[in-house]
Amino acid sequence: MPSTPTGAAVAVPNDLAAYWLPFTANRAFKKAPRLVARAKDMHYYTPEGRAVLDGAAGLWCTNAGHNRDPIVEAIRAQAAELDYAPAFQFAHPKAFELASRVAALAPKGLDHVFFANSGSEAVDTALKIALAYHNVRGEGARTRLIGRERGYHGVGFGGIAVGGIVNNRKFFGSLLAGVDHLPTTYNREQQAFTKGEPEWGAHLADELERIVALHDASTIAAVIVEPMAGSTGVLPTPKGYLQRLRAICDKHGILLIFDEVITGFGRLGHAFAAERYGVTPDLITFAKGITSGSVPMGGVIVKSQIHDAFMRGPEHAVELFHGYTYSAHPLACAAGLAALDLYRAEGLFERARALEPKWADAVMSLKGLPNVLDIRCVGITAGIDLASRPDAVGRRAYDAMVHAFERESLMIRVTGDTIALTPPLIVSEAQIGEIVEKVARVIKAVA
Ligand code: PXG
Repeated sequence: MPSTPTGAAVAVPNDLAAYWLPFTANRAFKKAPRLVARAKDMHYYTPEGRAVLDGAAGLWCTNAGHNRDPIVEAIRAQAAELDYAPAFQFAHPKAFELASRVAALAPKGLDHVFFANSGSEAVDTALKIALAYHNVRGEGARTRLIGRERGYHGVGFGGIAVGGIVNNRKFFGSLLAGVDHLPTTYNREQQAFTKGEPEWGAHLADELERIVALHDASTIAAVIVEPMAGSTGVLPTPKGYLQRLRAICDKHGILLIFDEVITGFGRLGHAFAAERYGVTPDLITFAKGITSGSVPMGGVIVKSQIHDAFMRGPEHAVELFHGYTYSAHPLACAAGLAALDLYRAEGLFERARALEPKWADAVMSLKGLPNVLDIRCVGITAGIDLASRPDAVGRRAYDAMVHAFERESLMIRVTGDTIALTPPLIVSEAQIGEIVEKVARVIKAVA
């Protein structure tokens, strides 16, 4: 860092030092930064103006594509009209409108929406609602939360406690007490190169019975799972698994939470994966696609019977001691309404459903390339496992991401040695071909 004549350090504009990037190899990044400066539809543009095809919908969020005019206009208009309204004890009209629209998209019976600002906040909100629900009903002993190995539920303390990704947990102390985990549903021997939901693995839901037998149902508040585990590298749940989990939860009075932060808003060809699987959870968490990634927002959709359990006691008294300064922020609500309008006007959820078989065929064509150990896909997502370089777990996929961006002008997401593909739902068939061709060259380049 340069210094003034008096010796005091000054930050220069565009100095890379101050910004500590999240979930990033900071030192490597700052030696060779990957910057994007603008975006439109299916592309990012670097500061130099190079177009980069977005194979990841940002971070699984820009489902309607980038900088879509109606969303941009809605944000602009909202900023000019109402910048902020207090979230506690006051509200603004668009908060009600968006809650109603989201509830209308959710399975029957999930009629109330609590807003947060991210997936992590949505998850912690859902876990707290589950605990408090049992508490207000006089079942305060139900405090245990059950997650799943390889699950990702954001980075709050609740989310990492129920999450099952080792590196996200092991540095951060004792987390929440009283958490247990279902086994992952992934088994390469049984499932490799399956399109969609694997046939094998529904029986793994029965592990919940084992956990119930160990702790007793009277101590368990909720089970939280992703209908498709995204962050860990796209693990679709086996056929029948979620139905079985639902039945066991019902039997024991345990709430079932679907974390739909990735699977919501069209990613699996429906408004929510709950619809795809015909399974109604008690709570759904959402974020990302609600605003097509344009303004931070998350939330929880809640069954009426859970919501109603809180609506008692003196009417002037707060019913749930939880919320955020920016719950239902006006800009997020405006962006959310515009995004939902766009999804409907362009039929993007149905479009994703219709494209799924072509997408699956295209990504499966990568089978047989060097180091490709497995490919999984469901909806408009794909996970491609690459063999790790000896003694350097994560290096091959990291090299693939860098090569894709620098040499193929393609943005992909990687986790461990897995490539994840999740383009915006406006992706054309030609662009699917382009993504797959580029990924094929990348895989060969890092062989
Ligand atoms: N739940 C699920 C299922 C998620 O996928 C979160 C919660 C947390 O959301 P926030 O908004 O707090 O980040 C997520 C987020 C990736 C990747 O490439 C995945 C997420 C975020 C960033 C990258 O795997 N998922």
